[in-house]
Amino acid sequence: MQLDFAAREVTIKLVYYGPALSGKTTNLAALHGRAGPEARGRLMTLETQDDRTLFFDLLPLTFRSKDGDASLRIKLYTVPGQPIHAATRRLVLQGADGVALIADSRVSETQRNAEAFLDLRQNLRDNGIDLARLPLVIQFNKRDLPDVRSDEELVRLAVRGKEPVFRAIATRGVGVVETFVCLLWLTWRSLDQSHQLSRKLQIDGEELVTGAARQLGITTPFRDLIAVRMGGAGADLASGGAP
Ligand SMILES: Nc1nc2c(ncn2[C@@H]2O[C@H](COP(=O)(O)OP(=O)(O)OP(=O)(O)O)[C@@H](O)[C@H]2O)c(=O)[nH]1
Ligand SMILES: [Mg+2]
Repeated sequence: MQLDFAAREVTIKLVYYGPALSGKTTNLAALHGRAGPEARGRLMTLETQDDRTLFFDLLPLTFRSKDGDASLRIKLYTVPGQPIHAATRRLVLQGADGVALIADSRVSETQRNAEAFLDLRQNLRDNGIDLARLPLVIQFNKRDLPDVRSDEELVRLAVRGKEPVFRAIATRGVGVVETFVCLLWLTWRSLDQSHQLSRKLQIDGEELVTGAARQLGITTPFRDLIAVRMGGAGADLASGGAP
């Protein structure tokens, strides 16, 4: 995170992690497609001929506060999922404020999802970050394909963990904004707790995240939006701490 008091500007780094071909780049492309012209920067991708991410993708997003005076800048990265890019993944993770793990819903990919999760944990550790303290959201993508893990199974998985779990079909933009907005909210809340961002910058975090969702074409209140998640993070995520 970078903080510029004079400009009332905070910059955070979010990373989309996960196994090869799970749909990380597709998530970024969908967000880029939905973001209004004043919010989105240029989507930078570097891929091989067969669309595999070679280094990383970067989508810069800027959301302004209601008074137009304060801004939240987001650097949204994807890592390359292929096993040979382990060192790049570690590099891209440096300084991450929050992570979305994009998993492939197909039963056949279960092992690769688990490996990606362990890889994430290890790379965070190497960067001096404790996974347990990092805002993390899980997305099960490719719900449109045959032979995917059932909703019931995902619910069981979600209630066991503390991370919010979302279902998605990134190619159709389904579940993409929900995943992103939830990660943004968790990350904001975590940074606010450790750095008192709202107080120092006089920004209302809820308002900022609501504004971000609006600039991604969502008019439902963001708490309703992220209420579609399966388990994880308890009721406080939806109610802002009030029971
Ligand atoms: N059917 C289906 N295909 C998807 C979905 N999301 C992504 N894909 C396809 O899966 C392939 C891989 O998607 P990418 O977004 O490039 O995957 P990635 O995670 O960035 O892959 P790496 O960069 O190699 O790590 C592409 O052909 C996408 O069109 C989805 O929800 N459903
Ligand atoms: Mg990619």
